[in-house]
Amino acid sequence: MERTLILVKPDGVQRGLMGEIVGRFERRGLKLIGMKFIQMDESLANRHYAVHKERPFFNDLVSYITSGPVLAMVWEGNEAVAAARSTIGATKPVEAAPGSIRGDFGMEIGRNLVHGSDSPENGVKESNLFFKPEELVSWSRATESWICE
Ligand code: DAT
Ligand code: MG
Repeated sequence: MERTLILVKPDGVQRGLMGEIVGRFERRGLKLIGMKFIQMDESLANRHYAVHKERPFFNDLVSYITSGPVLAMVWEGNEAVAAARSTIGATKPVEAAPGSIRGDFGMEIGRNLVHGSDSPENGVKESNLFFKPEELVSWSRATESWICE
């Protein structure tokens, strides 16, 4: 079972798209196991985006993600990482498929609405960066057998 950290970034929050975005993961069949509404500080943003530290856009990335509150979530499922990334769409919203979150709501790479982990390993690492073990909920979903064989 994989986990993926999903963030509704500050533009998604400010534009009133939290419900829309949560609904898409929920309808897809992913299972929510953690959720919190937080203001990221610079230290958390630096750790979250550590792999991009040497990129020219790093400072903009940190300012953007700390510019307002984010909705942080952990979603679980078989191949949760790939499923979430296809629901999110390509990094550049103009190249993202219609029907994906970025393809339906985004125009620019610097305002691409959502973060999703890029590998199962990072799904676990990033979930642990944002959530303590006791903040994640283990629960059985009544509809499970209608979503997974
Ligand atoms: P993703 O968010 O699709 O996983 P990523 O991990 O490659 O994309 O990059 C993280 C974020 O950094 C991305 O959501 C937007 C920003 N970014 C990536 N490439 C960029 C670029 N060439 N110019 C400006 N911002 C960029
Ligand atoms: Mg990424």
